Amino acid sequence: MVPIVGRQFAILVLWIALSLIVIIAFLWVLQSTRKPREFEEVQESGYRLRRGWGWLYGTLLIISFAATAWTMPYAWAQRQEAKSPAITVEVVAHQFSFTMPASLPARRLIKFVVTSSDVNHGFGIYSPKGVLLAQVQAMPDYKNVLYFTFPGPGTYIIRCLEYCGEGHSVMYQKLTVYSDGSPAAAALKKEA
Ligand SMILES: [Cu+2]
Repeated sequence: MVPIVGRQFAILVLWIALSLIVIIAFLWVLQSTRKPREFEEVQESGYRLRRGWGWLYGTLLIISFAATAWTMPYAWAQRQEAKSPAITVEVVAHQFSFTMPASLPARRLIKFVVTSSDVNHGFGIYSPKGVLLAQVQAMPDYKNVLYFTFPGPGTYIIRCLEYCGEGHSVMYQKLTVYSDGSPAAAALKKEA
């Protein structure tokens, strides 16, 4: 398997390549529309092109849906919860902090119930190495559920992923994840 940092680099390269293609396409359009042409001249080929794109994107959409629909995590989460009940953790996002426990156990299924007390926020879980592992929206008057299992102990970071005001860039906090056998984990199990 490709290491996560290597994968992120590959995504960056892909993103730059796609951006270059878009920039070249825009420059080409800019260049090719310098001389005006009558509508009737381009009407037929334009409609043909549009039909072609329509079929292409429609087909790609159906193929990608069919190929990825089974990876939807809902059934997975239900099976996990049936095996061992998840620890429910309430998270409330505010301008500009999160109200949530300061520590949680590793290798236990956790059900984050996420909401907001003011505006829309994001709730992003970052690994100790700074890699985004999971995220969900934090919305006022609405509860979003995120199932997540911390792979191991360490200091994880919770970050807001949606611009929410002037303090957004400092809206992050540490989350201590301990191995499941520690006394704190036992106390949390009793509460759950
Ligand atoms: Cu924010």
